[in-house]
Amino acid sequence: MLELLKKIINQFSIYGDFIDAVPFGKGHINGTFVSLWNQAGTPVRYLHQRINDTAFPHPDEVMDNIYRITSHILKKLELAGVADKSQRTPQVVPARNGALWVRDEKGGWWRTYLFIDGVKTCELAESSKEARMAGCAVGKFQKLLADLPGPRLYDCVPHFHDMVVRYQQFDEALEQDVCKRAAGAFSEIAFMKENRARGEALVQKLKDGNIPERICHNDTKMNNILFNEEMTEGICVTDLDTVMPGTVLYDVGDLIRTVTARAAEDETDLSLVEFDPVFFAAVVEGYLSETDGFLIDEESELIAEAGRYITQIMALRFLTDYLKGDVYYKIARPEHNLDRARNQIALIRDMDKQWDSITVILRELRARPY
Ligand code: GN1
Ligand code: MG
Repeated sequence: MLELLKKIINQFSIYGDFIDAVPFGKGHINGTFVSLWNQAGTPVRYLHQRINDTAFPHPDEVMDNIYRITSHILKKLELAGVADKSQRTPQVVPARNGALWVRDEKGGWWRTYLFIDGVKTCELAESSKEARMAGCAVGKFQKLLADLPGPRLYDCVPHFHDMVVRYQQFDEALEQDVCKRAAGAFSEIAFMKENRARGEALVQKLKDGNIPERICHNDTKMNNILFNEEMTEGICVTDLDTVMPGTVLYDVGDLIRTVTARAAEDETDLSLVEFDPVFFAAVVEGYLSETDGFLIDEESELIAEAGRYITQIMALRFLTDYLKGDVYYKIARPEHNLDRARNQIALIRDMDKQWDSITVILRELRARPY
């Protein structure tokens, strides 16, 4: 593996002496490695990823999107005189031939980024201060991209957060039941069916055009945010494959899903899976403090609903993948996807239980000046 990796890495515009490369990170989709180089006596690291071309059928379009948005962010940070701008966005390192990717012998697609040092990721928010920082980081990211010039970004995964389409995929997986797993997931399947109308209603509002299309990240879970080591600030948002046109509600929804949860997404002790209203208030307050200038009422009034929506779509996707035989998400154990679906369902149930107070908190936060 190392030999293959070295061969690929050597095709990127990196100078110095290669020392080593090791696997990195916890993503469910791409394979990630970090390499270490000796650049004239200075140790320097780079991040390399094999793009999952099942999840992203057009990696060239993904890279085109990423290059455009990161260049735009860099330019804005430079204009604003931000001294540490190279830490505040991923930056693509092109191949020696100028392309944004390298193809391997098997047709796989690889990319390289500068390795961002002095940052850390968190699986869960530990305090409302951290929750607020996460909200600010995503709000800032959206604000930086609100004026991206040029043509519309590629829809690199069409219908990514479209509940109607996700239910169609679920129906198909259930009907085929290729692994004969449906019987063992009876109550989860029942839950998804019972809640279909609710999930589809929100996406219909979006399709009706009441909500503006904006550039959003679409995968703003807590561990895709990079914080400084002192944990006083969210430095940037990473994992940019899914940045494409959509609604800001998807991003704030995924933030709520992952920041308010007091347990990991695959925790099997469901008594630990709880929605934290204090973290909810903090993450939304942080988010609104950055986005208040451009967000419209039709968007902000759906923020809480978006949290429930994205949690539902994750439960549905995990369950669908379980029924299909774990063809999409990386798993570490046979029932991993079922565990994830159960966990997300538990979180939705807790949100439902606390819905009245969630509504009050959101109303109060929207009425505040920022
Ligand atoms: C995947 O790539 P990663 O692990 O950040 C998935 C997201 C899900 C997430 C659930 C392209 O994100 O949609 O929210 O897992 N990304 C893709 O943890 O499907
Ligand atoms: Mg991702």
